[in-house]
This record gives sequence, C-alpha cells and structure tokens, in this order.
Amino acid sequence: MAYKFGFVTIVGKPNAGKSTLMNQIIGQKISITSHRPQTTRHRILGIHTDEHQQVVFVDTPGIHSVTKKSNRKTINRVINKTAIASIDGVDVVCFMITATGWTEADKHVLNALKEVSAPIVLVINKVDMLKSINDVLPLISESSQMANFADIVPVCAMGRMKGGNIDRLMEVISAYLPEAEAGFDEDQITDRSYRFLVSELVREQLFRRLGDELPYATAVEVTQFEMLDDKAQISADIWVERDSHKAMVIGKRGEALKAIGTSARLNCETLLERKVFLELFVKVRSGWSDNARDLFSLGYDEGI
Ligand SMILES: Nc1nc2c(ncn2[C@@H]2O[C@H](COP(=O)(O)OP(=O)(O)OP(=O)(O)O)[C@@H](O)[C@H]2O)c(=O)[nH]1
Ligand SMILES: [Mg+2]
Repeated sequence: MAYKFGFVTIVGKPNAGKSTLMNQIIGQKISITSHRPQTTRHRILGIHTDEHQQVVFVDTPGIHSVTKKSNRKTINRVINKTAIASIDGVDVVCFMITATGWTEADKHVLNALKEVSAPIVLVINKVDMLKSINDVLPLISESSQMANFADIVPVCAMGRMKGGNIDRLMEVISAYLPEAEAGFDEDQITDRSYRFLVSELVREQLFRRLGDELPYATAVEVTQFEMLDDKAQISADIWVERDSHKAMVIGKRGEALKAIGTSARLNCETLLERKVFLELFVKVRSGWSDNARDLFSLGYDEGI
C-alpha cells in the first residue's frame, strides 16, 4: 500500500476536547488543556508518523461568537481568525462536538464551516459521560441530518474507555488522505520550539490553578532559555493586566506562584527529559490583551 501524508484540522467550540484528542493521538502533551474554555490560543501542529502514513494534526483555538460583549477584545478576534485560517487547504476537517448534544456554540462553528470543501468528519467526544454507549445513537442520527458529514465517529479523547475509538477515527481520516511521501522527519512531533512549549506549560498551570476570569488576563513570555546536557535554565514573565491580578497570581506568601512553578517545572522536565530550573516573574502590562503590538510580541502573529 502506498504511503499517505496529509493535514487534518481539529475545530470546534471551546472546551470540546480538541487538544486532548491531539495529545492522545500523538502520545505526548504538545497542546495544553484545561477545564476552562479558550485554553488554546495558538495553532499547533501534532505530527503522527507510522509505517503507513504521516498525519499532521492542526489543533486550533475554540471558535466562539464575538457578538458577546466579553468576547470583543482584540485577542478573541485574533484567536477566531487563527482557527478559521487553519482550515484552508487541509485534507480533512475534524469537527468536534460533545456527547451531550448540539448547542448554539456548535451550530455557530458549523456555520463557519459552510464554505469548506474538504471532507468534514464529525467527532462526538466525551462519550464516557454517557450512561451507555448506545445513548449516542440518537445524536448520530440527528447529526447526520444537520450536514453532509463524510463520517461521524464517537470517541473518548481522554482514552478512559478501552481504545476510546481513536483507532476507528484514524482509519476514517486515513481514507481521505492523499498518497504522498512524509513531509516531516519521522521523529518530529510538532512544529513548535521547546521555548514555545515551555511558555505554554506555564500558561497551562495559570489556567488550571487560577480562579474566575484571571487566566484570561494572563500571558507568558519566556525570557531566558538555556539547554545544557543535563539541565535547562529557564526564566519566564507572567503578564497580567492589573496590580490586583499580580497579587492574586503570587498568592498569600507566594504560595500560588510556587504551586504554579512546581507543576510547570515538572511538566517541563518530562518534555525536555532533563532537570529544569524555572524562575517565574509576574509583571503588570495593562491592556496587553487588547493591544495588537503586545499580541504580536507574544507570538499571536497568525491572526492579527
Ligand atoms: N469526560 C471527558 N472529558 C474530556 C474528554 N476529552 C477532554 N475532556 C476534558 O475536557 C476539558 C477540555 O479539554 P481541552 O482538550 O482543553 O478542550 P479544547 O477543545 O482544546 O478547548 P479550547 O482549547 O479551550 O478550545 C478538559 O478538562 C479535558 O480533560 C473526554 O473524552 N471525556
Ligand atoms: Mg485546546
């Protein structure tokens, strides 16, 4: 059988489990995840290579409606643009909804996919939340009426259930990939630098550990990144919008920042396979999330 190579974009509303699915397929944490919507802010490639095919997954930020007042900041528009631009020219689009059923947010995404010419595979995630797997059947038949999907595949991206049906999803995707030589080295798993991945691992902890609206007012910039044979020395600035935010990120007697730093460091050690020394600094940079120049310097350059 001839070798296959192609690109697959994963799109869907925020929090559907897109990044979890990509990490599950690649077998490593490339894209950060959290229980909060809008965790992913950048387009990130995850490259799966085996003896039959090389599949390049494009994880995208959750597409959301910007008509809501709280979503009108420049960063939210940039995030949406990044997701939509990632659909152009790919071989397959995986559109993810969840097993709890169609929502307005899903319909908003479906609408954004109207002009897409690539086959769209509907991925119904989080089927582990259903009492019985048979409970997904009515949703499958309802979904087949909503659009002309190339296929509909229920999965558990967290892999909690045996296999989580990810193998089936890979078979479906594979059928739509063109025959071609691999485009990346077989050991390359992403297009992003370690420096970028480290900044994301710090941001992941901000999303997982800080309450309420605060994670959305933060960004992370790695300012020092030194890889030696047996260790890595890393410094990063955490940008916040206000003095009061800074106090919250640091926490009482520095406890919050310490917990963020410890978890991020452990994840960095897994990623870099060496001891990591991680220093974090919290800096107030008011208005960064609404300022195109700040967004550019933070790497949100795809959508501006
Ligand atoms: N129960 C269950 N939870 C899941 C599954 N897949 C993902 N999750 C959870 O759903 C939440 C969101 O997952 P993410 O992968 O960050 O979602 P996302 O679609 O990338 O979200 P954005 O980047 O914000 O658009 C996390 O708390 C995941 O642990 C699944 O198969 N079952
Ligand atoms: Mg994500």
